[in-house]
Amino acid sequence: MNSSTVPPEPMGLELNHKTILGLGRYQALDIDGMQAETLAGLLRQMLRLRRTEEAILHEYHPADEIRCPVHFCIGQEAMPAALSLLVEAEDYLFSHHRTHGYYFAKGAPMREFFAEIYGRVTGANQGRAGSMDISHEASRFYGGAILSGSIGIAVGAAYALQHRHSRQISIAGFGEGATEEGAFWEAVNYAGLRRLPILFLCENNRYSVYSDQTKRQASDNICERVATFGVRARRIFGNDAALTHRTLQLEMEAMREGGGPALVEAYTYRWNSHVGPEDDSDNEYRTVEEIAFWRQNCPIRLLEEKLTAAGRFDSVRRENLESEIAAEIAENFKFAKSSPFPHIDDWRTANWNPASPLADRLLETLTESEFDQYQAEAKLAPY
Ligand SMILES: Cc1ncc(C[n+]2csc(CCOP(=O)(O)OP(=O)(O)O)c2C)c(N)n1
Ligand SMILES: [Mg+2]
Repeated sequence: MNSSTVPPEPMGLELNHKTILGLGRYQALDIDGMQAETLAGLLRQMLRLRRTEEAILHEYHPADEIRCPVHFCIGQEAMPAALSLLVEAEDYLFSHHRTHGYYFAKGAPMREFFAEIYGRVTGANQGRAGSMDISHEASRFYGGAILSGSIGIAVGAAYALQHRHSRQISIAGFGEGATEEGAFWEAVNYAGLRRLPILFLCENNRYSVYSDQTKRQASDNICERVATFGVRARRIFGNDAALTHRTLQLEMEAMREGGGPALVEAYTYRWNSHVGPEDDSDNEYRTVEEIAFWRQNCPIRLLEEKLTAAGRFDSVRRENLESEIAAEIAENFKFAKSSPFPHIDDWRTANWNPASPLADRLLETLTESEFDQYQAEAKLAPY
């Protein structure tokens, strides 16, 4: 396959925001040939993420103990679930502000997640980052609220991996709104030029806050534009967890063998407000029909129904799964709420990264003119 072509959509339908609504109840979910372990894993990961989000949503108000802004990803569980089964511990994963799915996809601990959003010292970032900027270094997971900012960092990580001749890959997860930032196109250009091992995951949920993509961009064709940079690009119906898994598997395996960068654009939908547990639909930026379409195509329901019809899932397994997840969530809530808040004496130290003492020392001693001199004399490795 030529790296600059967009392969046909798996359903043979040209997917875009208009055609997708004509699908009605999605019928194309195909589990043939997929391992039982993969299918069970997809369902488990999606349900765990959904229940975790619902629990936070209910706890947010009126308790008001979670003080950071929270961007829920209810409705968008298929991509992180598929990713969680394919990503390796040594891969890097960089996420935008809607972090939760990606945090769990990388296998980062629920305990430190809850403690972080409650602002406690036992959190992944000692309670200082909250939901939008949560990172878990040991899991090689990094979140970031600056739209498209983490994509550039993901490209840097991919560059380092390429230099080390590693089979590991760098992954950047973001929404279609991030593709309106210049930094995104710089990242795509450099990734295509250097054939970096980076997977761009664009969860296209149509909206950037309240603004419709079709009113922000001349065309609903991110894949075509990205492909012109020499980055393989493929769009899928993102609520089909089986298809998402097959697509990511294909791309990630190719990338580990030196196949170069790729983008997967998954059409999906957030059920809640852009941010917070409130319902932001009172300004009518989304139609009732559109919301109904996506709710009837809930990624969990689509997979569960298929598995049940195939005799591979039943109500007993469902109940077991539900109670196991509920117990895990309850235990972690308890841990978070009973943890202490951080005690911060000095904001300078609090914001200083102790992981880079050499860089900090050099920065403290370096003057601007020395830096210019260094730049002028630097012998950069040839490409
Ligand atoms: C550089 C920058 N500009 C603006 C914002 C404010 N902002 C936060 S989220 C968001 C919308 C992002 O939409 P999208 O990328 O589609 O992701 P989604 O929220 O839909 O998941 C905006 C504009 C920001 N965080 N950073
Ligand atoms: Mg969006």
